[in-house]
Amino acid sequence: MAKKALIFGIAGQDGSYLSEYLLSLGYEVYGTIRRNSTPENQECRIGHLPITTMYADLTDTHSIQNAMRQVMPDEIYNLAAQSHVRISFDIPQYTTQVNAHGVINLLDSMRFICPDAKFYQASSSEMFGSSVDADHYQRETTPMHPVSPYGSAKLYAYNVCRVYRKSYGLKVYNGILFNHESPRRGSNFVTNKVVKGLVRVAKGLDDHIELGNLTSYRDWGHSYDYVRAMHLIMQQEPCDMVVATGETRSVLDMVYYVRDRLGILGKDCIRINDRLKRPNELDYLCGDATNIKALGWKPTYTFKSMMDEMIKHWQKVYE
Ligand code: NAP
Ligand code: F7E
Repeated sequence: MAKKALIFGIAGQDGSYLSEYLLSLGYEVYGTIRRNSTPENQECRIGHLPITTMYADLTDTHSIQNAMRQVMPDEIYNLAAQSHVRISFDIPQYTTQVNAHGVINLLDSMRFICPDAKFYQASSSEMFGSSVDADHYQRETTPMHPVSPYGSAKLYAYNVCRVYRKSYGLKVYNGILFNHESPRRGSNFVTNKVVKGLVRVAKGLDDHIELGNLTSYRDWGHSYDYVRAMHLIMQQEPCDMVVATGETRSVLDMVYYVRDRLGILGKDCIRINDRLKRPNELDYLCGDATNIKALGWKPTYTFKSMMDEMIKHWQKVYE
């Protein structure tokens, strides 16, 4: 019999790639959407897929329980979150309600409705915050000192997942994923903002883009590769595992790569807007993915092939 997966946050970037991947493995795929999901994104990301969607919100326990009862899943993936770090400084309480308390709502619902299911929590490298090991990597054992409301809420959820695993024997997994992007990335995250914005500049539709802090470093992978890692993690014994490429670059280097690919060298197309800077910045991320690589996972995209795919996508949109 086909396995059943229930994805909270199915209409997001990762939800769409994970749905496609699980369908390709023969799963029945179910997922939750929200009344106020932007129709544009819902359709472009998951509208083409043979999946079943239902309305639920992590702040509404009854809706979570209805979804679980309706599906009785083998695997639950919690990808739902207020996922924007800078915005978490503007709406810290809401971010905490969804990203932290929402996970308790999920775990407690699962405990009583489908305690034998496996549960994946979308944990984040943002939990490391200002902390890095002496060899300049973050790994499963690196202490976590978040620097944003988003990172703090994700760390709460990460810890509560471990508590429920130990206390109640639930099969709970934390994937600690570093930044991952794609053409389906929300266009207020920096990679897609830069690609979309500079493609518009190259086409003569705008003359510049505005950015915040360009000096931070990020370890950027592709969402397609990272959802394959999520599924692989769920086939192990309950654990916490880092997923990363092990390569890091500055935001400025990423901007230069896109600008050079588009051949708009020399134009004054990047302006700094201090309003786009964060009250507190996470300066450096670079993940050590030794453990997931030992399970056979490896990325199919490089930084360049990923950025090139995003560039192609936006060029097509504006052709
Ligand atoms: P995304 O595109 O922003 O997707 C998040 C999804 O969560 C959206 O479908 C959103 O629904 C849904 N959502 C938001 N608030 C909700 C609520 N209160 N109740 C139910 N659903 C809600 O994010 P993503 O890039 O796919 O990331 C997936 C998960 O991984 C998130 O938890 C994120 O925090 C985490 N993560 C992401 C990265 C990364 O680099 N992408 C790295 C580490 C961890 P709407 O469509 O209605 O807004
Ligand atoms: O910022 C800088 C910004 O918003 C990356 C989420 O998926 O990954 C993501 O969080 C860097 C930061 O991603 C702009 O200050 C400069 O240093 O693309 P981002 P993020 O904050 O790293 C983690 C792992 C997650 O878990 C999150 O869900 O780029 N930056 N100028 C800018 N960033 C944005 N968004 N917009 C700018 O104009």
